Amino acid sequence: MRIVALAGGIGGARFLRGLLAAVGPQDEITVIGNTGDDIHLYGLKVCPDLDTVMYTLGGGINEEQGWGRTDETWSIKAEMKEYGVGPEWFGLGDRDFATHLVRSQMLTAGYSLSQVTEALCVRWKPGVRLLPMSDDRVETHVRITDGQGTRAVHFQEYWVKLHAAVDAEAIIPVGADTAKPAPGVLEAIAEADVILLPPSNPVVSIGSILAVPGIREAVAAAPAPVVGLSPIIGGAPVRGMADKVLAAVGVEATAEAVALDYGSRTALRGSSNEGGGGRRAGLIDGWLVDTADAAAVDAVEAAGIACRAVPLLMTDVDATAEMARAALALAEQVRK
Ligand code: FO1
Repeated sequence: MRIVALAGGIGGARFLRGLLAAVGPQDEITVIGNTGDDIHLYGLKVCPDLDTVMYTLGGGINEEQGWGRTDETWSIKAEMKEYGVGPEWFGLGDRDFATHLVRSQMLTAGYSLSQVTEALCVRWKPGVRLLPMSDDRVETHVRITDGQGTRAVHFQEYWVKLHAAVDAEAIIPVGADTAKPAPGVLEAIAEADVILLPPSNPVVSIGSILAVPGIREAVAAAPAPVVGLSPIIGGAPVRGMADKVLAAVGVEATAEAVALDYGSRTALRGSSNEGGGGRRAGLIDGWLVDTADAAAVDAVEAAGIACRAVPLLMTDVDATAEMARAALALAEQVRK
């Protein structure tokens, strides 16, 4: 079976680890990774979500943090501080730095981000084909108003430095409008047997991937069933601060509202599926909510999305594999 998953960072990576445990060796998984979180620091290109997927599946992740390398040391950061060079709020460890050095060196030599990602994966062997959503630069910015007035800050500044403590007024995927899907992305979606939307942030992770022209349309038109897993349990994000960015796009932080925002493909079938209106163009056939949100099942189904309530806490690999099996089972149920 050919499985395509659109993935952000920590939540996406942990889900993929469960998915890999749930499938067999004959199954092929292609991951389309978010690069909207990418940031350029010290002349280096840092791709947090691609790296989080790569390290998590390759056994090199710092499990407690969910990002960065295991057994990390921080000499470079300390040396940069001595030079008064920041940002201090973003932690790049020594081992992690090596990844950004190799990536940046290869990009400077003329390789594309997809080629570089493939090369980095030769070391990490993540067990999936990891594709960046685009080889073009896309950077998610967040519009905020604080003591310094109204301004747009880089997503990492909003997330890591400001801890999403200020309301997000708008999410702007800078560069997305002219970005092209990376080689292989549209083909993988068109040829998939199943498409999964892991419990990643629907706005800044999955949303940034879908903002690359052609990707949303390809998912909406794919012959394969599309099944998503709610990143919201009991009205709050499982981790992170997804509620803050959901508010910026006018979506309530509930499992039901996120499903309706992705929208039903079935309900729109027969219509053009482009006239669904921006973020509401139909994308999913099936949706998993946590058992705590079982009361949302009827409303999601009424919107034309098959919905099941199953445990969605990724407490360990076995529990996560069970979630992946439930998503694949729902995909079979909704397969046309
Ligand atoms: N998250 C933090 O909360 N603090 C950090 O200092 C930090 C550094 C960092 C460095 C490399 C990397 O790959 C990820 C890093 N993250 C850090 C995680 C990252 O900010 C976000 O969780 C993702 O971009 C959201 O998916």
